[in-house]
Amino acid sequence: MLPLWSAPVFSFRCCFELLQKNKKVQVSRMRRKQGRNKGTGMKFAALFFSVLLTAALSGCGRKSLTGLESEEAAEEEGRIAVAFSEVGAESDWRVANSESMRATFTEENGYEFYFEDAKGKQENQIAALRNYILQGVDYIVLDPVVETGWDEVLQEAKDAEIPVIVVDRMVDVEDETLYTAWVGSDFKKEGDTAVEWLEQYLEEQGRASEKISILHVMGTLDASAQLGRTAGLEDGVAEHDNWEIVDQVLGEFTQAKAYEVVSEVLERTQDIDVIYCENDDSAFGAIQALEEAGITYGTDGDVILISFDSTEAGLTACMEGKINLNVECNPMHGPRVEKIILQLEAGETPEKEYYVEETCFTPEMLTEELIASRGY
Ligand code: GYE
Repeated sequence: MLPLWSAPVFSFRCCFELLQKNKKVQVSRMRRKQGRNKGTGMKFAALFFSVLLTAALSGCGRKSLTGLESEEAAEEEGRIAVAFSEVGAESDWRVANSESMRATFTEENGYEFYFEDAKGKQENQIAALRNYILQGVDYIVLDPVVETGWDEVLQEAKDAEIPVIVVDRMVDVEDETLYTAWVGSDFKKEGDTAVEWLEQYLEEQGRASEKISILHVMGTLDASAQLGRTAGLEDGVAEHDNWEIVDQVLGEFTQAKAYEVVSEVLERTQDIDVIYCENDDSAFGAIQALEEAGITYGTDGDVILISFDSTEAGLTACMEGKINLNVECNPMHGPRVEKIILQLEAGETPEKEYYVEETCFTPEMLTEELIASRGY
């Protein structure tokens, strides 16, 4: 029997060996990818190493190998393994985003799709990525909850030669080669759009030189969508002497949190002309708080409401005049990510950054048909 002190040494060795073996699996996978359908020899090699890997994992006390086994099956059938780390399920936008990915990366379309909901926590995303690296998937797709803190795990993916496609929010890394491509929205531009609209709207209302008090409901701090939309507003306020941000509160992109923080503000002050909500769900939270406080809002009310995302519910509220402006942010990223993967599969180099074209909506532009045609 091994002495007790040897346990950590043993498990370290075991994991080290596992990593070495896993590397071999990946190498054999890659060779096979380069020469798909080039005979069965490589398949046997991959299978052989996968058996070794399975044994090593059992030795390390791993509970489930379902992912690995199904991935082997996928490989046998020539499917591409795509592993997605999603931020969470905090908003309607997010749900539509996850759905778009699921609907794209189906078995019928030739994919083996792995999905992890990080529940808004970066550490969960890092753990998911490490797991995907161990599994030796073909592509990792990351929607990062925040921008910073990714260098180490992305380096690990790069060392394992697994391309990482970043989607929606961005990563802020020292070395840009740590990810292959990014696709998403121009969040600063979205903020600028809102500011331009507000400027014009106040002008039309004859309020261009009036003092304007703005309550700013921010999304998740350090998320690209928060950083860009906040920068747009702050730049706009800096350019208008008569605009003032009376409070900046954290709505976390959720209705519940926004309701809580806006309610607190309204207890302190009701001298608010504009509420700038960084997504539709937080606009709904603000609406709930305003209604409870008996304050009118929207096209016929006292408070101008600005929102982002343009989800079905958000646009419906806009069409009804509850939200004055809704800036579009398109969550249907599945086909865009697939395009990048297909380019890589074809040996092409995708664009490093791809910005989605977007617009904005005011009540008079909207009809039920238009909203229904958008699909989210
Ligand atoms: O605006 C919000 C979601 O990153 C663009 O995240 C996304 C944002 C979106 O929770 O609703």
